[in-house]
Amino acid sequence: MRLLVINPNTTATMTEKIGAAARRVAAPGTEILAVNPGSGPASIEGYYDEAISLAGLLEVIGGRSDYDAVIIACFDDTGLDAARCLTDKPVIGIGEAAFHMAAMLSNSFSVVTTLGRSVPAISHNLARYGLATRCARVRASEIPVLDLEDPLSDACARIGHEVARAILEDRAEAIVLGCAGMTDLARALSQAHGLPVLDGVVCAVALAEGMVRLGLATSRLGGYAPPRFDKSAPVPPGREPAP
Ligand code: 5HY
Repeated sequence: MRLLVINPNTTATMTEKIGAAARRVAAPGTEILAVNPGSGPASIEGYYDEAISLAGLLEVIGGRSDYDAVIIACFDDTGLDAARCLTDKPVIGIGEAAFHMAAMLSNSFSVVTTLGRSVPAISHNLARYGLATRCARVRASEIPVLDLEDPLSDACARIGHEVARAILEDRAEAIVLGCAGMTDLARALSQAHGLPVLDGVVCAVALAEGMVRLGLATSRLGGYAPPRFDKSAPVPPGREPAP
């Protein structure tokens, strides 16, 4: 099977890091295609960045069909619903994947994300997914996304500090890392703090493989029905105008 893993920002080093993490856990025979759009924000921090990254993300998904499932590797599950309209292949957001797994491994978990401006979108997603009551708190480490690409930054130590506070103050039984750029920190943080620390990238790979193996596809009824292109608009390549 082939999994299309899309980093919706345009930072190639982060795309490579995400691809490497996905390949580390992918089953034999699973091919990981890690890509990012050619245009858009270098990092996604909050509503505005999320909005301006959408066109590039949907273009990547709509412009090809050589995949068995799609993983959106941005923690606020950028464009997840719109993407599910463009393909019947399973589309998984790393936020949603990590939340559901954390809820199966703990009574209560906390999220540690980047900047404060990223917190509301994550909280809204938790509510939308019906998991707000299982999340004690969404914490901001106040580390900009691109600092996670700097090996000299003290990001890991500062995130570790926030994890320790979540255990103490939130009584968190598990931690969800709130950025794809933190994918390489999960194992060390889990060992250092003695609790499950979930990285959405690898959680999404495991879920995507399971769905493909079960032959599952996104429903084409209702909200995820294929888009009805207005008759005057050019129909994208490989797409038939909806009836
Ligand atoms: C992410 N931004 O996973 C989110 C994290 C955030 O560029 N990749 C990004 O801060 O919302």
